[in-house]
Amino acid sequence: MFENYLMPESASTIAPRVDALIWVLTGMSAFFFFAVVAALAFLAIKYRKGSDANRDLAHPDNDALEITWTVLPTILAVVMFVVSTAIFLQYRQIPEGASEIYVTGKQWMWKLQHPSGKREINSLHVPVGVPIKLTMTSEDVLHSFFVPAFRVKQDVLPGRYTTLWFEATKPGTYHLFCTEYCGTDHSRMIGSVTVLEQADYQRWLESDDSVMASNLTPGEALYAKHGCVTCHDGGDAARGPMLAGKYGTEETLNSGETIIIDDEYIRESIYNPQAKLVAGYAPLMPVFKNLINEEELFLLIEHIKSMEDTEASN
Ligand code: HEC
Ligand SMILES: [Cu+2]
Repeated sequence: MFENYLMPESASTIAPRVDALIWVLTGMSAFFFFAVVAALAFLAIKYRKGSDANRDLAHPDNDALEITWTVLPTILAVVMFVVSTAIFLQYRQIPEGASEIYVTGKQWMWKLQHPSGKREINSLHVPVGVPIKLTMTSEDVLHSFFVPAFRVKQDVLPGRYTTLWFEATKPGTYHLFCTEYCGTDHSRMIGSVTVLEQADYQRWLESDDSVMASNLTPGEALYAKHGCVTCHDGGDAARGPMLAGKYGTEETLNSGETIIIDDEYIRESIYNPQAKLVAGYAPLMPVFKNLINEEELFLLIEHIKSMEDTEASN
């Protein structure tokens, strides 16, 4: 089709809406551009030096004309704003229950991790027709995650999490680019997103996995290795709060404030535990800043999320 020559392939739920918006904006801009240029050319020729056009005509006020050229563009601008905002909100609002994938940008590669712990580099496999949420961070400088076929792009920042979501509509393999200049090999920081039918995705997830070899998930292994379990298992000797079943709930800090336990908060609790202390607890937790890297942090967060509140249920 005509559009395929001008636009990248379109393979996500939001792509057709983004394209429609671009076409309407481009069409409107082209219309006004040509209208203004045509008027300019016409008047320039008509009133060129030496032409015998009548120059002493004093135009009477024309209220109808002035109101039209004020009100019409105002309405157009408001319509553009409303339509773009609706699309932007859809783009930013991550659907409930989206399947979560963690992304780490690093000079010069993308590292991706599935909820099962399966990991990939510069290649992402996702099922078709399922909303996918990406939680992203960088180990060094600014990067930006861009999949043209999905019409989604988001900067990836060191020191915090940014998110992005999409739902692929067509199986296939699509480009993945870094679109924030990040150093010498920025142009090679590329990869692919492979969209699979759901059954194929399941098969892919279960295929060969060295990571799944042990009974422990990688997050569980780190949780044990760094001794988190000794302070956070809720036993009598535990010196920290019980973490099982706490994800997404509200926590009271010793400053009296409350905070929702989310990815960003857990990250801070591990890298800089003293920044926000849980009410009733001493600042005993060691700083893990230099011991746990961003990728391992994702594994720990995934593990904390997956821990069921077994105490409460019996
Ligand atoms: C020496 C004991 C100790 C160890 C080891 C420890 N923590 Fe903590 N942790 C604490 C204490 C005490 C608090 C509460 C005070 C605070 O907020 O720093 C806490 C708070 C937290 C919180 C915030 C909990 C909440 O309810 O708001 C998280 C998340 C956390 N720790 C994760 C971890 C992880 C992950 C590890 C392992 C990498 C770990 N901790 C290792 C003692 C420990
Ligand atoms: Cu980059």
